[in-house]
Parts: sequence; C-alpha cells; structure tokens
Amino acid sequence: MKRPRLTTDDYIEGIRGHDRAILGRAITLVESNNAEHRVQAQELLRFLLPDTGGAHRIGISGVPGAGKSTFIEAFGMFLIGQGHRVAVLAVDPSSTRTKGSILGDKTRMEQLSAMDEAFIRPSPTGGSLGGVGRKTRETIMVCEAAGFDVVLVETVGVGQSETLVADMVDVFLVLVLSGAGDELQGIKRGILELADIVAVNKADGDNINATEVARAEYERAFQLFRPPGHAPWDPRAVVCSALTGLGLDDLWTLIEDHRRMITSNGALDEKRSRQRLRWMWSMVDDAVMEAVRSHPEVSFRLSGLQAEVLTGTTTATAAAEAILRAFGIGR
Ligand SMILES: Nc1nc2c(ncn2[C@@H]2O[C@H](COP(=O)(O)OP(=O)(O)O)[C@@H](O)[C@H]2O)c(=O)[nH]1
Ligand SMILES: [Mg+2]
Repeated sequence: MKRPRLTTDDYIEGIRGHDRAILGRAITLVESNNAEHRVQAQELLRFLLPDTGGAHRIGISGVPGAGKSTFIEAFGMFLIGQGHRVAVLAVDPSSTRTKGSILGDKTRMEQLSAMDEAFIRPSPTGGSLGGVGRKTRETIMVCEAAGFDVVLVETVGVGQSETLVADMVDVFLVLVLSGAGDELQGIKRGILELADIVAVNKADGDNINATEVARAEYERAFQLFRPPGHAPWDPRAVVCSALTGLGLDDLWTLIEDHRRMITSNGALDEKRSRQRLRWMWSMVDDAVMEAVRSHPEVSFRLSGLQAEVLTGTTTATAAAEAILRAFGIGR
C-alpha cells in the first residue's frame, strides 16, 4: 500500500515532535536517489539546518569481532542512563541488508533498540561510497534536528569507509582487541592516523591484564607517532568491556574532555567547516566523474583508449587528453 505523501511541513513537524515514524520516513527521503525526492530532501534540510550541529558526532570503528555491536548496545544504554538521546547509524558500502551485515545483528542491540531514547538505522544500501557518505551525513543532520544529542556512526575497520566516517564525525573511536600478536609491531598505521581514542575492548575475565598491556602499547605508539602538544588533541588509549560495562564511564568522560578541548580552542568549528567543504568538493568530483564516464563520446572511445594504455601503445597523458577532448573540455 502506498503511503500518502508527506509535505515538507509534515516532516518538520514530525521531526521536531520526535515522531519516530516520520523521522524514519525523512531519512528514507534523504536516502532516495529519485530526483523529486532529492529536491524535497534539500528543502527539508534547509529548514532543519538551524536545529542541526548540536550532537556529539562519534565514529566507531573496529574489525569484525572487535565488539562494536555489543559496545554500542552497552554504551548506548549507559548514555541513555545519563540522560542522553542516542542515534546509531552505520556506514557499510557492502551492506545488502542481509543477515550478518553491519547492524543487521540487532539481536546484540535488543535492549537499545527497544528504548524510546534510541534510534537505530542500518547502513544505506547500494550506490557508491560517496553516495553512502552523503546519505549518512544528511541523516546525522536529521537526527540532530530530532533532538538526538549523541550520534554514533559505526563502520567496519577496513579501508575507505573508515576514512569516510572519520571525516563526518567530531571524535573517532577505534575498538581494538589485545593480543593476537598485534601489539605495537602490527598496529595498523591507519588506526594511529585516524583515532582520537583507542578503546581496548574485552577487558574482562582472564583478559584484563592483556588489555592493560595493549593499552600501554597504544599510548606509547601514539606518543612516538604523534608527539604530544602539536595537535588540538593528543590521542589516548583506554580499556573497556562491552560485556561488563567496565570503563564506559571513563571513556565518556574522555570523550567529554575531548569535546571541551576542541570546543575551547576552536578546533571543532574548524574541523566541521573543513569537513563540509571537503564534502562539497567530493560531491562535485563524483558528479563530474560520472558525467565524464557516461558521456556518449567518451564511452565510445573508452575501451579502446584503456586497452592502448594497458598495453603501453599510448601514454597515459595522451589517453587522458583524448578522453577530455571527447568530453569537450580538452585542448
Ligand atoms: N568477553 C567479552 N566478549 C565480548 C565483549 N564485547 C563483545 N564480545 C563478544 O565478541 C563477539 C563479537 O562481538 P560483536 O559485538 O558482534 O562484534 P562486532 O563484529 O565488532 O560488531 C561476540 O561474541 C561478543 O559477545 C567484551 O567486552 N568482552
Ligand atoms: Mg557488529
């Protein structure tokens, strides 16, 4: 059954009135690639804009099995206990909304998903990484307008989606595990570059000592890699247990310290401004690339030119110039 179309006023009223059904539909609107929907979504966002930006935007990454889902359940419940309203979003470009995909395991978030103060939304499906990025960023704005003051954005700890999420949040948290031979030597450089906070999870049972060792290794690695004092924030490592709740309060205190620090020295405003500008350009880049690739004259010549570059019979420069000429901007 087709639901009646909502006007932009309906959306605004529903979002401001904390109507979950309308919030869900507003996000669906924002996620749509349909041209008419895009127009209405942009109109809606323009009206909501003054109510956005108020949340702690927190990115959470970690390899599968690190405990992200369990952590978000426990941390989300902890935050609600502190009086917060928590939205949980996900970025997983490979997600097909099947079982086992990110946030597909709602069973690990049974408590949280039943709370009025929580809103859990799975990753937008399909489309390019850039498309997923737009949808998630605009969803963050809609959730903020709906009064969620903490937005957790979960992503898998691999490659580009991690970088993408780090560029849409205020603080980037990486969940890691102790042991498994990854102390110092194997610490992923990406973690050191992106993380504001590393949380060594599963600090419970026989694992407590090992997590403390790993935490100290991460702290040392941060000091070597990013000498203290040159950035608005010196990254930190903590231990926690998503299972017992140990360390969640200290972690939140640290996130609040981070917030205070980057607010007082102006780094938060600057970070968000830079993020918006990069986001604008990434959308222009994507659209231009799409226009070039789908241009009839370009597609006509593309496979031939690519083959010549692959075999080395044409230089990359000559082929690039030929493509741009075909598109109409070359010399
Ligand atoms: N002992 C212990 N197990 C945990 C903890 N957090 C998660 N787990 C377990 O680790 C496994 C993977 O957790 P999950 O939340 O699905 O990880 P994800 O793949 O990162 O989302 C599950 O069996 C969890 O029960 C923790 O703090 N302590
Ligand atoms: Mg999970």
